[in-house]
Amino acid sequence: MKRRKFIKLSAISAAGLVLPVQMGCSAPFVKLEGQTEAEQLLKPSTFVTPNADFYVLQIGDPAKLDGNAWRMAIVPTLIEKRILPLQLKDITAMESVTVTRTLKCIGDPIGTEQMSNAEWKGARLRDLLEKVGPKPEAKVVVFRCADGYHTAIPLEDAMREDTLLAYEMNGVPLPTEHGFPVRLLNPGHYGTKNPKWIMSIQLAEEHESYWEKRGWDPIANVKLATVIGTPSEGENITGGKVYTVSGAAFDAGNHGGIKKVEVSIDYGQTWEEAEIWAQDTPLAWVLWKWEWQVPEKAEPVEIYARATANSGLTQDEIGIEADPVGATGYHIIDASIVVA
Ligand SMILES: Nc1nc2c(c(=O)[nH]1)N[C@H]1C(S)=C(S)[C@@H](COP(=O)(O)O)O[C@H]1N2
Ligand SMILES: [Mo]
Repeated sequence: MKRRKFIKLSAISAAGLVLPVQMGCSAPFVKLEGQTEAEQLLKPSTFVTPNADFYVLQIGDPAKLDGNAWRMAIVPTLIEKRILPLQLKDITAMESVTVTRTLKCIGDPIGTEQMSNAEWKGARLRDLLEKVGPKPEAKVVVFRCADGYHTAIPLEDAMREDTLLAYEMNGVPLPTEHGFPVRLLNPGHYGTKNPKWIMSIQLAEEHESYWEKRGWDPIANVKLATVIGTPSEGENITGGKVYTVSGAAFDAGNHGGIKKVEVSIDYGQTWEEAEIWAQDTPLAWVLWKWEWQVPEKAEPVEIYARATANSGLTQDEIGIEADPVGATGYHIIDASIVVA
């Protein structure tokens, strides 16, 4: 029943995605207003990830754009009505919505850090598409970005009321690394389908996107997943005391949201239900914790965590690697109980 080798191997195979800037795993915990001392010891320790700690990932360097000079073109193909390129103020003048959304990378091996949660403000993509009127032949919406990245999403996903052109993140204009001035937030889908630094939008019959050309899943639906934040890999846990195991779980709403999270410290023979201490809609992660009365016996220990979604789906121990559709399987932490 020991951890299966391939779960560790998946960390290597997912290197297909370039990781120029890693989220600071060692970033200091940020004390937020109203947060208790005990919550500061959890990981994630805050429901909303501060912008400075939000993971950053793209194919090259972040594009540095001038918000005044920036224009976003609506390419005049398969639309009924042409419109002039949009300025940032045209988008911020549209009806806005503010939502909490989690982003997760498709190349994220189980249990790594490429998942974060923020409060975003933006306009509905649908409102813009309705202005130009997609022709019946249009099947996908293509986004081309200032860094050369490009990706497409099905028109029906683009017309969802929660698909947003976001321009604010946690109350400030999008930071450069996160797509200033405008990025897409595409619910239910991995980061690949949330393009940053959008320069043009085009309706098309089909499109092969940047990562699809390199073998990654064109659909990119987020899979049910749980990550353990505490303890960390290799941590020494003091025997005879209470230790709080904590982490996050997410399904992006694809299975109805998270119903429960369970932890096992006996290789999955028995499971204890964790407490969900922070949540919003299924489009945001849930944060969970479980108080473990650690036995007073020095020995190695493996901590497993799994989630069950409202659809009834429970994560499997036997997972799949991240490449090409996003990883599944339990997150397992190897730690040691130490006795003074
Ligand atoms: N323009 C552009 N947008 C992009 C990418 C990129 O390389 N270029 N990478 C995507 C991927 S793979 C991920 S996981 C998310 C990460 O978003 P973040 O850096 O805001 O966390 O951006 C997506 N949007
Ligand atoms: Mo990603």
